[in-house]
Amino acid sequence: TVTIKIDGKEYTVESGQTILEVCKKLDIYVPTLCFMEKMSEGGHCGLCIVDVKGARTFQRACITKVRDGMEIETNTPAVRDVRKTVFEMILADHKIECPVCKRDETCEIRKVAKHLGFPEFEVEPIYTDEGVDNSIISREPAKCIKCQRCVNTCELIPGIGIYGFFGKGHDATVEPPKSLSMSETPCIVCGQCVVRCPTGALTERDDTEKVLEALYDPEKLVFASFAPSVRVAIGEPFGMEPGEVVVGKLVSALRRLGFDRVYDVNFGADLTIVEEANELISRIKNGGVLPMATSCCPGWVNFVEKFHPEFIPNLSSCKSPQAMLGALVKSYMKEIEGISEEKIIHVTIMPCTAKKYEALRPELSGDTDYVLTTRELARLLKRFDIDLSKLPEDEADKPFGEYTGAATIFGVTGGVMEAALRTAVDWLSGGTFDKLEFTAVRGMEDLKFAEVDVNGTIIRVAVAHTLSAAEKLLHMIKNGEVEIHFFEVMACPGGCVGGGGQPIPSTTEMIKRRSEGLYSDDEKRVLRKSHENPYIKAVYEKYLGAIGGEKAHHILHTTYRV
Ligand code: HC1
Ligand code: SF4
Repeated sequence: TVTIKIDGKEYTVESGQTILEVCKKLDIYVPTLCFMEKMSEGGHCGLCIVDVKGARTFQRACITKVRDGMEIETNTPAVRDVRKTVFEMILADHKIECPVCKRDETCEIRKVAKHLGFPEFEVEPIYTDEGVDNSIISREPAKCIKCQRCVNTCELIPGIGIYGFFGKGHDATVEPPKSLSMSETPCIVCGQCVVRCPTGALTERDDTEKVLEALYDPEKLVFASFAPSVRVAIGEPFGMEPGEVVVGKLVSALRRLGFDRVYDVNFGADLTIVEEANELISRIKNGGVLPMATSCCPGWVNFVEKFHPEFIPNLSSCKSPQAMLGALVKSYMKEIEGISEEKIIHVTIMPCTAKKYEALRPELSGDTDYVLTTRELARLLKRFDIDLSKLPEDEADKPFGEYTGAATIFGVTGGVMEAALRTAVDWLSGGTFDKLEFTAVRGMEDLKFAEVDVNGTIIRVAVAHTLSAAEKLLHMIKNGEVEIHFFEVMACPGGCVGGGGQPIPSTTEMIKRRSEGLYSDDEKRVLRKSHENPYIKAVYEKYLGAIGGEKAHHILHTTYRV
């Protein structure tokens, strides 16, 4: 340890840390727009300068390590003056349209502006739409402050490296090479860069206007369905705690917006499990391609198609819960309720930017009409002054609004695997092996392995979150270092709870609390195995026929592209 003084107060802290890390732990505010914990040491924005006694110039807190006896001042008038000059230079290059910017109060520039006293600035605001890219991951170059967080994020989380730093000084840009639009790059649309961008330079394509248009169209019936991990995050923009399970209020909010029916993607998750567990058992028994891989995360599916097509035969043919629910709702309405497919607009609320891409896949055409991220729904509610936290509780519509505990944990890494095991093990053992909680596949380690002995039949599984972890796993499978039957991959850290469409900020701590929220939702459910959902049973009996049968295959399964 070392003993240091910050703003006149003495602290004993671990050695080897930077001043910025120490200040963060002590809750002493030092502004920065480029540092990212464990992912980027920073060094780009220049805002974190502090006064270190004895040093000839002000030091950047992000790259200066603490030393024994160091005396640091974080907020003197001289420090603030230099920060103001640095900040003025950042602002002079930044398109300012705060009242209509999607980042709203979560913009980190606004936080720094408040800290420094924004009204004192004299900046010539720039206003340009030059270079705007309306891909699903949208870019607005005039809002980019070249902090390079997206560069680090894309290299470390999906491990792809779409972004580069080009040019010098004032003319420098951070963008995909050759000024390609995002949709022309091999981006897998996970949106992790969006949740880390400090400004509104990277956002999701906004589909709220299209949804509003549908809601006001008297010819249409507009349905909404929300994903597992939306329920533990949508409360945050309304002052609720991360991890608080918000279902009843969310249903009310969607009804207030004018949705005609409100369903739950969790029903789709239960449906996915019965089809996927059935597929796994059939692949094991009939010598099908193993290991089978989950296919519900479109970031992962994109990654396989673009970078590892040799693993396409391993992907489960099951559509994702979003697509299964979408396809089932429309065909069920047509055949059972006599409502034509053209009349229905199905909107899903997802923690995910890649789901917007999934909805556009020709193989899944018509299943989902529009996808709104958790953030977009929060913005939409705020536009109508609907305070989610104050709404009464309501219930989702039947039959597609009912779910088991297995479905709700889909939203956290390891959850799809645990849900699948609950059903597969039950079926394989003829109901004699009543295991419910598979804790070996839980937790935030990026790569987990487990095996289950079902009365002598050993099932070996693996779980990866982030595509850089998936890349390691694929390598191990190819080299014969592991022999497994089944593996789950989710592209985002922690799974969908840490998705690219979730509220900002989305810190490791918040992801952990959202995960705990999903496990507590699971524990509270009376039914915790997907195949025990009475509405799933009824839908098969009344409409789909056999699990894995012809009709189920036609509606609920898909194909992939090389
Ligand atoms: Fe997910 Fe899924 S868990 S992929 O992250 O399989 O988006 O939450 O809805 O489809 O159910 C996302 C979450 C989500 C699907 C399910
Ligand atoms: Fe989307 Fe979830 Fe996959 Fe992230 S982990 S890309 S949020 S489906």
